[in-house]
Amino acid sequence: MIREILVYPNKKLKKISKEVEEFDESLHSLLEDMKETMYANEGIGLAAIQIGVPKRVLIINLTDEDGNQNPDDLVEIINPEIIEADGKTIYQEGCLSVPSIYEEVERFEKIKVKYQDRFGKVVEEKLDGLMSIAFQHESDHLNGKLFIEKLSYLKRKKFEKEWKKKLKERK
Ligand code: Y12
Ligand code: CO
Repeated sequence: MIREILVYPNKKLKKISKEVEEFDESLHSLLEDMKETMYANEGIGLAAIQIGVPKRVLIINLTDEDGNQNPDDLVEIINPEIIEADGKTIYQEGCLSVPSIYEEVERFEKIKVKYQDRFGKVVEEKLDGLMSIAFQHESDHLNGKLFIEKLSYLKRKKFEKEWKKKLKERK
């Protein structure tokens, strides 16, 4: 089922999501809804809280070099942790909860992560490039943080002004 995506400044987006303890049918059904919702909105990453579910669940499906998104490449990530981080990188990020805003954000370049799959199996791997950025962006959602909170004071002010204008135009 396609669910509604919460949009900034919805307060639920600030919630700290809870660890998943049961890897059951209801988790699998949540993952299916998240996939449908992400594809329907042309996203490459989505955290459960973006559809109002405060669980530590996220999905990432990057596009290939030709810009095609292959569902076989989708990664389901439960209870993510960053256990090592190295270097810095800057990328122009976007978010389905802050549509049509793209801003440069600094992240760790390389990370070592630990998470669980839909069956509770523990996975440990090293990530770099866009996958590393997406993992950090989506993990932040689980701690109630949006990428716009990483902007400098002045850039954040500019964003708030732009956003107010956009909200007015939409009404
Ligand atoms: C690098 C940086 C950030 C991420 C997080 C995942 N971000 C997204 O999936 C963003 C999707 C997005 C899609 C949009 O297109 C449509 O909604 C049709 C979009 O454009 C508008 O809203 C107009 C904005 C963001 C992963 C990797
Ligand atoms: Co986001």
